[in-house]
Amino acid sequence: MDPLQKYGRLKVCGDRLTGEKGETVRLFGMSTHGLAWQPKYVCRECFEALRDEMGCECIRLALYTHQYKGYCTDGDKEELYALVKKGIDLAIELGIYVIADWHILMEESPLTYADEAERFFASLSAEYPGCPNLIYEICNEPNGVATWEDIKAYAERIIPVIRANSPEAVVAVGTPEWAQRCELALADPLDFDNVIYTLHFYAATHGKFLRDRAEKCLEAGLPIFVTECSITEATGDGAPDMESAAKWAELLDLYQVGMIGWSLSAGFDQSSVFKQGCEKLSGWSDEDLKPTGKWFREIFRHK
Ligand code: IDC
Repeated sequence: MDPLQKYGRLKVCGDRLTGEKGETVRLFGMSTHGLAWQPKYVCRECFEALRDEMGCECIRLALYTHQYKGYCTDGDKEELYALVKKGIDLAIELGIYVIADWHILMEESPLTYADEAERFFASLSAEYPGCPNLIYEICNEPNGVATWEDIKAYAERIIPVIRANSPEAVVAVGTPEWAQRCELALADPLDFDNVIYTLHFYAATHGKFLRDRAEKCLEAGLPIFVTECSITEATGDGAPDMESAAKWAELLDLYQVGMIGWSLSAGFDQSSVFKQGCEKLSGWSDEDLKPTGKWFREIFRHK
């Protein structure tokens, strides 16, 4: 039975993501690196192996908006859009969930490219109306100047655009300071159904302070989905902190929160899950994986 057959259409109920029978669903899976950087992982062989070998039930497609061949800057829009569609089509074919991640970062505020975002999400939701596999992550990591009020204004503009085609779609929303200020969403939540707030952590940088904040919000009933994380530093590199990582895993277990790992790449940095030079798109052995990759695989396989 594939993940979609198992859970069906997802819904946010109180503080949980739930399946068709009302059961709690924790989605585990991997995020691509920037789609323009690493397009090769968006293929059937890899997605199938992620599902069957790594235990991924969800793949996140990270579409950078601003940096290096960004969708809103110097990227090839058509090519990038086609890559997002390829990823979604593969997820549908393989019965896994897929997150369309509007990967804002350097531009700080989601308002910078709000017009582009509106066009992108209008188009995507029109192509996949009512698609139960597809989760919309409308702003990866607001930071810098972006306030929660800015993010709310953006979300209030984008969510209706998506909902016009997919009234029941789950929408994931980031908070200020690189998706770490979940308490602002708790104090002033969005007035829409099926919204889940994202929390991102990098275990070697984000320790107890962020876990305590997350726990407070979870305890108070805020629905949270970790749509990006690693056990390295927030730079994406540096030695993994296994002790902090174990505490994060424990916390997410306790509150039944899903987790998506960063990232599908064979780069030099420690958050790339494959060893540098690994060319494989499936059949990864222990020798092909960095500690980060092994950590995620262990969790996803034994969940
Ligand atoms: C990093 C990539 C790195 C790339 C950089 C560009 O790992 O190869 O050069 O982006 O800015 C995030 C971001 C994510 C980052 C990641 C690691 O969402 O885009 O990826 N990170 O720094 N937030 C916290 C850490």
